[in-house]
Amino acid sequence: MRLRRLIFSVSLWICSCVLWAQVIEVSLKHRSGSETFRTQKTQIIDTLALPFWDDFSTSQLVPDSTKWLSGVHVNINRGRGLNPPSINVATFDGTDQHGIPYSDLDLRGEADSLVSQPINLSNIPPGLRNTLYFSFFWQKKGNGEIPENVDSLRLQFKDQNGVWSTVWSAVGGDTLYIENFKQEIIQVPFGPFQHAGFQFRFQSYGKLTGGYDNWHIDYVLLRTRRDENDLYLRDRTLSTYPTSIFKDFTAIPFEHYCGRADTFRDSTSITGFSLEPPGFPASIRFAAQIFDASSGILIDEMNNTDEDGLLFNGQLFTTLQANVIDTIALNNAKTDTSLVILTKFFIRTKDSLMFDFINPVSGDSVFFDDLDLTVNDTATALVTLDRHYAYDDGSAETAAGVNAMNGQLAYLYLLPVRDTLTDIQIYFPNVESDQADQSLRLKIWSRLNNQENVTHTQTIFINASDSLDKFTNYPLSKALLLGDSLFIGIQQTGLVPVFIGLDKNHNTGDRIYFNTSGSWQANTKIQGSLMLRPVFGNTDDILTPTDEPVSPNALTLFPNPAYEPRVRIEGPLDQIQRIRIFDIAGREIPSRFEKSQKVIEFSTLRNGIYVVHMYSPNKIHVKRLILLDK
Ligand SMILES: [Ca+2]
Ligand SMILES: [Ca+2]
Ligand SMILES: [Ca+2]
Repeated sequence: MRLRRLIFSVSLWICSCVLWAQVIEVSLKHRSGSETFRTQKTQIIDTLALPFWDDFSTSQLVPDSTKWLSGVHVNINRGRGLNPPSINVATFDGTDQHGIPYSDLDLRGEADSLVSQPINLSNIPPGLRNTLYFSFFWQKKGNGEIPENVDSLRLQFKDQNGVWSTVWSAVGGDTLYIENFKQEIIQVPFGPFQHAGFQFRFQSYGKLTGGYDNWHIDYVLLRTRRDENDLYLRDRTLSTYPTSIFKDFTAIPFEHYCGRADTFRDSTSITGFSLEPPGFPASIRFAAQIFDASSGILIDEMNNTDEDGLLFNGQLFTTLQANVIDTIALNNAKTDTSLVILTKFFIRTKDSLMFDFINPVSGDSVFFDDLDLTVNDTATALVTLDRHYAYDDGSAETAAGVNAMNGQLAYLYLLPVRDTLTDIQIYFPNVESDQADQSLRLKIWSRLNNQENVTHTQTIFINASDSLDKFTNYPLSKALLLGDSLFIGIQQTGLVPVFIGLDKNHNTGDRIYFNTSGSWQANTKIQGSLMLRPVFGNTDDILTPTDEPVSPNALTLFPNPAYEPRVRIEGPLDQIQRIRIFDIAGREIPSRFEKSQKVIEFSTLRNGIYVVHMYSPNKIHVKRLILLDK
């Protein structure tokens, strides 16, 4: 059956490339990996009591099993919804909790579901029985694939006889609520549904062969003392995650960043939302901070005032823009060769535990300990200083490829320094056509023009993707010394497109180029960042004109980082005839090599990155040396 589908798909691509050979975007097949089970909370559940509330802001990958039945199939994620009422949404598609499509046949039918734990509705006081309402926010498509008019999302309530009744549904086929969430509120009437084992479930119907026909659910609330107009809550939230503190990058090679914090730094921002009624303003304070993620040490506090100032208005989104990060603080945070920085925003609101007004006259209230409306007031993101560049946020929402014979895809990175490219990392997701074991050409260009002037090419194979968002590292058969600009990419062999993960949350589509007919064109169609990353500067780089293997007896410099321009070489020095030192701009620095003492001295007082070339008869051993202030 897979063969038949592939042939069908290929013929589709043949047709389409005649019409419009270009870069194309497809849905993912694989949504959540086996690791979902490790992160799933396990708890023995009694019947839940009212109120029921979940905005998914504290869940990862799978729903909280204290509230939802385990084995439910939706995926909790941070990137697939657009403008949710709070961070994270539950996404419905055509794959189960293992990421396996429900069917290999091209069928439509019952796809993902999200089923609540039983909730005890048998003891609602008579005076409140008509005030029990269920509300939620929903969206179709978002950063995913749009449902067709035969697809639907249904909300069902379970009655006392165990029968599920559909109480609400939405169908695909139009563009309503594909970018914004819509809130619904539905009465849970006394009688069939107010029993001790009440449950509700969302069920999607759509294509069963992959990550198609996306619906997103957020902010589910079931409680009494409501009516059909009770759409608001005293809750202020964060709706997105912080943008990168390094402009377009979520990762920069440590040594490209050193001394260039000004080149890369940017102010970070986040979007907040208020669930208060329209026009209802609330003054909030917020803090934006960055931390060394491994030590937890605060690097810089961009914002943290005690003064109220910024207004959140009910039912509106507000951007919180942090002050620019302090360069000195960033520089002081440098360790030796890598650093992971955590960006954290939190809003200081008057949010509290959820509560019920028991007596509107006296103002008496009862607070619910388990329902803390401040859980959605904090959001964090990581950026990495190590050996690679990344534009993507590490999670693919869709995938991109080229629909033409031998089509090529290239991705631009601008380099602030000359450096040695050693590896390429690519995330090949599972898509409807099985990509595993397919061969393709990995290509590197320093310039894209219409002559074939490839800097490097090698054949690679796609590994079967066994978990979500997992990159494969492809070492280059030869390290390449490159300057100013770099295009990395792929060329498929034949007609079948090769798809690379596409992060839809951060758009660097203007750096994607494609070649379907012998000439390069800039992408204008697809928005997102390819999950295609260059890796630089292995500590054992060897620049040779041939493909000689890296020497097992590698030479090292000690100490490195150094605090004075004098270091020792450790390792087999016999073959070393000469040593030269360059600064990062490529200028040679006067130096002296005392071979008998294994010591290099050089004349500079400037701290930064230096490149040490050690010449043996048929090789140049290249080492990076970091010089820091004492
Ligand atoms: Ca949420
Ligand atoms: Ca809140
Ligand atoms: Ca993403």
